[in-house]
Amino acid sequence: MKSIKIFTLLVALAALTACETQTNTNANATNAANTSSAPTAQTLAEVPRPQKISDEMKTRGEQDNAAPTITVVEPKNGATVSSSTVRVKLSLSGDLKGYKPMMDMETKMGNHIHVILDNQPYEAYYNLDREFELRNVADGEHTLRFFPSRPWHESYKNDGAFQIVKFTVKNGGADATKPVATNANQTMSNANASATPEGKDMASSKAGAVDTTKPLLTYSRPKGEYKGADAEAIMIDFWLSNAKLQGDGGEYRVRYSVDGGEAKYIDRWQPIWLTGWTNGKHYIKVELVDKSGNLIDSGGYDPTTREITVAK
Ligand SMILES: [Cu+2]
Repeated sequence: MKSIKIFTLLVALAALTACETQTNTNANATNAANTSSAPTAQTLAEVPRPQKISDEMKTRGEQDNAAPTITVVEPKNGATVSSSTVRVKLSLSGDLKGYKPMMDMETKMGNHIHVILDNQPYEAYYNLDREFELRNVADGEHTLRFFPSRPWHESYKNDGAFQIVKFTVKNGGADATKPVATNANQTMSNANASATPEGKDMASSKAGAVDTTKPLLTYSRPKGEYKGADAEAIMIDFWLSNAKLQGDGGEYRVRYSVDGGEAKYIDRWQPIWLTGWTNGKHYIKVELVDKSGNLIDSGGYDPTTREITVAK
């Protein structure tokens, strides 16, 4: 009888201990989730260009073999702007093969120009018949980078596609306390050219000490939020100036990592697609390095790390 009682007590104690352990584990997991946005483990794999995009390329005809070149009409390189609203005007020429930036109002997609202030995430500029404006740009020196892009955000990589200008905002009166604007503030273009420019409120930032004659990696994608089917294969894409990668006969490499994980290399200048993403926030770091893996100093713009959100 006594041994049964002791046995019962032992079982109860064991259950209690197990229960406590369980509770502790849960508590730790909850704490980890609360104090760190580190996503759960994921295994990413490089995959070929998604079929959906290959199909879209076929319907676009010759456009993807185009060689669009951008001319920056405003702001002029070296200009001083005495307003926190910086107006951008571009013209597009070159061998266009039907390439024209324009948003399809049904799908809200279309060819567009990536516009990058300093090293902020790019903004999309759809209708070149209207000006584009960057609002609330802080006083100081800035750079703007531009290159044409496809509806799925893959950049054109021909000579002359990329342009960079330096300019200075003086007494612009930007409100430094103003928070970063959301996408809701972005004025979308429509098919009709009008006096209303496309535009976006900008976060406060400064130019890097960029030497435009030196190797420069410009981060482009991924960016923002990836939902549903768009989150299956996520593209890494960038623009390279004054640098050739090893696989293209040059001396540089592009190194990237996701969520602080293992460093991987891209040795040819083309986009890659990765699958295996888990839901949540992820951090993508992309940088230009030499043969020995040393970071190329691109005036403070490399490495670039961007946060994205995946919601499958
Ligand atoms: Cu884009």
